[in-house]
Amino acid sequence: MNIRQNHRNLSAEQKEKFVAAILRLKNDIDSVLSPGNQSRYDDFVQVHKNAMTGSDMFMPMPHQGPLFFPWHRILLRQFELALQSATQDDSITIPFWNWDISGLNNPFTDDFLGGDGDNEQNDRVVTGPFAFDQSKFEVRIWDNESGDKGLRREFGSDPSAFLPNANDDVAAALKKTPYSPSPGSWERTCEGGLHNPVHRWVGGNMADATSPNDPVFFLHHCYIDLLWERWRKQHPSTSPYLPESSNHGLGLASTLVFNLSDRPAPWDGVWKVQDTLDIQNLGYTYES
Ligand SMILES: [Cu+2]
Repeated sequence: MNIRQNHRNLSAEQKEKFVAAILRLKNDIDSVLSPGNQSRYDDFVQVHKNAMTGSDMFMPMPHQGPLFFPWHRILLRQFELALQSATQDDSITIPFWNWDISGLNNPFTDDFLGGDGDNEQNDRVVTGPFAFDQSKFEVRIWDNESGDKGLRREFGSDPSAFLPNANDDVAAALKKTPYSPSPGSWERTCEGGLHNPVHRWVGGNMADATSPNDPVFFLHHCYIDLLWERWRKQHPSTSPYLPESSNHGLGLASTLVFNLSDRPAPWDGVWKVQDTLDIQNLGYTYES
């Protein structure tokens, strides 16, 4: 059983291993979707882009609706398994970031994810292992045909962006029921009111459909995944997912989609929405 931790509780060695696994996936493991043209890391960027935009866009949409949590849960678990197989180290797990940047909560440090972009260099990240001049983290997939090969961030420059506060924003969202689909539901509140502003706050690549270009995407979504789990436990008599049935690919028995039917699948395995409700069945849990 893999245990996911708050990144602030990782040892220096665990942080180093996580970063090294990302760099391996980025540089040494070939793509399944487009071998020779991109890396295995880039496949995860591609799948997320195809879920939102572009000529390979598939349906149903896993954003702005109930599939948001189950779909990203599988994407993250597949990324975690890819990190493990790239390094032959099945102790590596995705840590989470609780959107706090004070003290040890800050993941944007030189020994971990690197810092903000430099606005004199097109907002390229210039510190840490993913900095452009380290030449170890080339961006290869953009929302449009081409873009900057450097990882980009623009902390807080979008005036509509913010980092949700654990005591107020997160606690208030966790009280919301039902799961979906009304404007005040859990899914709508979490995705629109907590998740989106963080993407925009980090800015740069994180503000795009190709947001997994920034490794912080996975720490951000890991926290979202943990919150879904917390919400479920906090509301034991509420349905953990809605709609229970639907003919639009949204119900509990619907199969999650990660590619157009005539394009290669990014990974082996098939999951229905209902298969994602038990994280231990998927092979992981969260530190208590
Ligand atoms: Cu997403």
